[in-house]
Amino acid sequence: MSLSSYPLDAIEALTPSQMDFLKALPKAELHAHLNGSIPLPVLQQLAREYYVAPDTDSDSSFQTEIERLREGVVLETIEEFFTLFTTIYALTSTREALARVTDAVLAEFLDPIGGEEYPQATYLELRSTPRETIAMTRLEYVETVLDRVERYLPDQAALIVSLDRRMPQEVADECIGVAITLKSRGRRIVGVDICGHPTAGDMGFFERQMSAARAAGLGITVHIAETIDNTPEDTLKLLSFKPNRLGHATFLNEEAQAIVIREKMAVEICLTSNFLCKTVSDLETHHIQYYLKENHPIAICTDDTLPFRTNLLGEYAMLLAPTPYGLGLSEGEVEKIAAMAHGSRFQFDG
Ligand code: 6MZ
Repeated sequence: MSLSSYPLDAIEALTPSQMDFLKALPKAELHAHLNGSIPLPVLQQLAREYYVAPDTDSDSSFQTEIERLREGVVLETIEEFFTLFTTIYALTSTREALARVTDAVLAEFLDPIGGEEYPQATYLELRSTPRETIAMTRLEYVETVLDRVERYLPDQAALIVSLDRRMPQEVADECIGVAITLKSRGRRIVGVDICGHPTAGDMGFFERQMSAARAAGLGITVHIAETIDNTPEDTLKLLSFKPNRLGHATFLNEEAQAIVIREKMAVEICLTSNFLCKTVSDLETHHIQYYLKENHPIAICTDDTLPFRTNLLGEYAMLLAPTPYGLGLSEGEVEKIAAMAHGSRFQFDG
């Protein structure tokens, strides 16, 4: 995979011995969206195989969209990010295609690839939003993904079911119902998430689903305060669900920050994602600095390796590389951060 300039510059700034250290470091990936993490060649192959009636031009529009992904998306704002998924979703809407992309994502994270001795991650909590398509129900969607996840050991891979902020009540109920039912059958669902366009929807509506998930013993993580437009009410509502972990947590006000620190809610940090979505301008002003200063648990994550052209090694390289390419932390400090991510995993009791 060709990397974005941020992780690439950091990787290039590492000494060979620092590189060896990072590769061998056991890394837990806790924030990776399935449809945002598909390796580009796999998506390109799916686009080539996609049947299109000869009198439509959607085939060429797929290719144009995928070409954009290949070249690397340049986003003016985070708003533009969410439209990328129209094409990807069209290509992953059968059980067969979904199984294929899930296998590819799992392999990219968990198998040593290209003669490497170590995998990108020693543990992956993959997340995905159950989708109903012409070919499958939401239950079948989750079962298809789980079937692939469970080919790995429980201490290697697990699934988080995402709710989209735009979901109608009945769909959110159905998704949580699916997660709880499958968990009760011993399937490897360890948590639930709220994701999607950061300012869409009314988070008050998710209270019922979040308490049901908690009562069923599922971990809770929520995308929170990802953009400057997220209101304090939205943020406080999400915190009232008592999440164990938080995605991004970029624009917390003092009140919210105090809750996060007091309740020790681990923060999933996605550096390249924030830079490319232009919610944070550089490492110096990134909120990771605050959490490091507070010695607060964080997990370094990739978010969406496909559009952001990154990988877990690149994200960790930004901790270790000297400034201005990285934070210039010591190997001992980076080791401690990696251990925090492992310590923030959701439990699987199946
Ligand atoms: C919020 C995001 C996201 O679930 O179909 N998603 N939601 N913020 C982000 N940061 C940039 N990145 C991805 O994976 C794709 C879905 O994940 C959410 C979006 O809702 C996207 O449609 P799944 O596997």
